[in-house]
Amino acid sequence: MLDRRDACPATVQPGEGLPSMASLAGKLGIVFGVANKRSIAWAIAQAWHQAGAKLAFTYQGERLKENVEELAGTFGADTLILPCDVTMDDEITQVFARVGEKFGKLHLLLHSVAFAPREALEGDFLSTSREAFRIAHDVSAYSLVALARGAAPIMTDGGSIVAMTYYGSEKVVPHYNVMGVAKASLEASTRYLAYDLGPKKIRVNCISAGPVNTLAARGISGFGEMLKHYEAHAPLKRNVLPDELGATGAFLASDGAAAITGQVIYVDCGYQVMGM
Ligand code: NAD
Ligand code: 0WE
Repeated sequence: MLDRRDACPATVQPGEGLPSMASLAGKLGIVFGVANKRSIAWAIAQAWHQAGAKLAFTYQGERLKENVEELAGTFGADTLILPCDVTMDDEITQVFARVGEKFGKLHLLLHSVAFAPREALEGDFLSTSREAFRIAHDVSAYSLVALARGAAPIMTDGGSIVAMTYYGSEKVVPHYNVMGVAKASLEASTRYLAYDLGPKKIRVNCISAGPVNTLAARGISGFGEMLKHYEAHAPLKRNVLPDELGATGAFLASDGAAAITGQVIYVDCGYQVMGM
């Protein structure tokens, strides 16, 4: 007879997860885009860790080093934490060299990085400067190509690459401006990378998240109204929770998603299906 306690253990150890949760036991991953505890990257990293993955982290610059050390350090004192500005080819090369030395291989990569100069997210899209357009695309879209190329040689058992996107890539969201155009490029890059890396069993997918109150969202004027708009209009009548992005990230990383590649998965309480 199966005891109820066996079916539903009271303490969940890393790697065990919940009965419904896919296992990432034995998988090695790297996370780009943790700035603080509110970062979407941190929510997905926690889900990956809880599912049993061993993770390395990168941070953008000295300014964020301490934050990432404090968060990632909770996964063990030996957690690999490396600097990486994704616009710097030599830093990307260094990261994958160090990960190769420490892990020997890699299965998972999270891209949760975006930036456009503030002024480009304030006025109209028509005013976007050549430099703001270049920076937004370099940081937010090209970086996925560069990171995938760095990771592929050590993803020798196949792998799962997950990138974060937003609905402003396909419909006009006032003030999202050049970020919307960069996210369209990120999503198209995901499809072309899925084609190139498919033969190596490396999958590449995007999660399109509804608005979440993070550092990147804060300070964007009207963000509070945007959260209320989603609450009123999304089929589920609420906003997405960071844990729910974590759960989707864990699914896409898992063997349960083995036949899913090149896709954009909407984790937005259904907002994307609405026509009015
Ligand atoms: P966040 O500020 O916590 O994360 C953004 C990260 O990008 C930071 O860690 C920052 O250091 C990093 N970054 C920026 N420029 C970089 C560079 N040159 N090199 C390396 N790292 C750099 O905010 P977030 O909301 O968690 O954003 C993560 C991802 O989720 C982004 O791709 C964002 O577009 C996407 N997203 C956010 C929302 C939202 O509403 N917050 C919704 C959908 C998608
Ligand atoms: O991708 C994003 C935001 C990314 C972002 C945020 C900033 C703020 C600070 C990129 N670059 C910068 N540059 C800065 O100087 N989101 C999906 C969140 C977001 O941002 C918006 C949104 C939403 C949603 C901007 C305007 C309208 C809606």
